[in-house]
Amino acid sequence: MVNVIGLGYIGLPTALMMASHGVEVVGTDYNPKVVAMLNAGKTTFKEKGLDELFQRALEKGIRFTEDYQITDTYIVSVPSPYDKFSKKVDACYVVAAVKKVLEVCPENATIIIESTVSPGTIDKHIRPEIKNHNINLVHAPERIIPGNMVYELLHNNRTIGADDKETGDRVAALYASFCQGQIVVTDIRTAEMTKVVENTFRAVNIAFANELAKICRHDNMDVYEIIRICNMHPRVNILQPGPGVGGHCISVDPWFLVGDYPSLAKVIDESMKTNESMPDFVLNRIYEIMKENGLTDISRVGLYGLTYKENVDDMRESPTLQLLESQERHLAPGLKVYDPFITDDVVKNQYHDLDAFLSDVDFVVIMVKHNEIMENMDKLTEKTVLDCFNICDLPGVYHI
Ligand code: SAJ
Repeated sequence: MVNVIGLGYIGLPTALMMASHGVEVVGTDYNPKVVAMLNAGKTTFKEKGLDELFQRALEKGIRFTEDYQITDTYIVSVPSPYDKFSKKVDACYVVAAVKKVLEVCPENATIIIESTVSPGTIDKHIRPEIKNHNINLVHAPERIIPGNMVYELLHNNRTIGADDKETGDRVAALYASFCQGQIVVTDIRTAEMTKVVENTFRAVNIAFANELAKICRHDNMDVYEIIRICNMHPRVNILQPGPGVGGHCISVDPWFLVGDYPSLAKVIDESMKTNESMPDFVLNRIYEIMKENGLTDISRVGLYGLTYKENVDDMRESPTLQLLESQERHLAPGLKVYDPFITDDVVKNQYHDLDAFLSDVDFVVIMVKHNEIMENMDKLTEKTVLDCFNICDLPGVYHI
């Protein structure tokens, strides 16, 4: 039996996927609300294909509890945030989960850490905890992208880091119960590093696109046309600029390398700063465009989208939240906000209906390219529009 510890964005789909492929799985979470909701037959967040996967896992007998189970295999998928000052990984949740596992697990159990950690974290923080136990440690960093998690769980290649080949192969066989991609077995430190490097690669490449957007804005060039043409070169593949980088991965993991190697990780450091500067850049664009159009009332400006990217309900580190924070700091409150995926009231001046939102604003800033706005572009014809993604082809639209 596999006991999955932490039933969040990674743990829940992983537990459901394994269970639906015939592995006996118990999911454990210390949050009683999460466990109660799952036991009531409801998933805790929205994700394409998750509800169907949940039903299949229930049919195969998956269970959810607050208790750690006595078994031979544990998967730890708890948060691994970073310390905003030191920029280093904060492994406290991972360590706490491992300690709780050690209270119940038998000798020779396998503990698989899926949470993203910086290279050396397992040696530094987890090995001291297990030194008096006979435990097989494994790092199997998750790789799935919110918005397409179920598909990617099935099809992405996986990395398994282990201390010995036998453990690595055994865990690879467990993941092969559902994973159709290649499963590479390596050592733990390499697995730690690959995961952080993958997200850093994307962060640096997004920063490059964002920097190009700033250069092009400075001299009134069309960054989208330039990227489109450059990408026709056989060895160029530039990503897209945007209003900032959110989520709990690309905006966090590269900082681990900056925190651990401050004198070496220069490109990474600058890239992260560039990405973090984008919400302020958008705010400045808002002021510029207001001035150009003789608009003086910031409360007639509306931000469309609160989540960190399209068609998910995850707001962690979202560019809109970053922009609102910055706006508060500039003592210019009043922006209106709407997101179809956020049903709770989480910020000031928030709307829960697209038409009501649009009727109260003259200037719309597209901060997230949810399908909803793509399908309702005609409702923006009378508005001033700042489109942060180049998705709106109405005349007179502004870009970042
Ligand atoms: N973004 C841009 N321009 C782009 C692409 C993305 O501005 O061209 C922005 C998005 O709008 C968003 C942020 O970057 O705010 C991150 O979104 P994302 O879709 O690039 O990635 P995440 O954070 O949802 O998921 C990433 C993935 N990592 C990589 O693609 C290398 C995923 O595979 C990881 O599993 C996940 O991080 C994780 O959990 O680590």
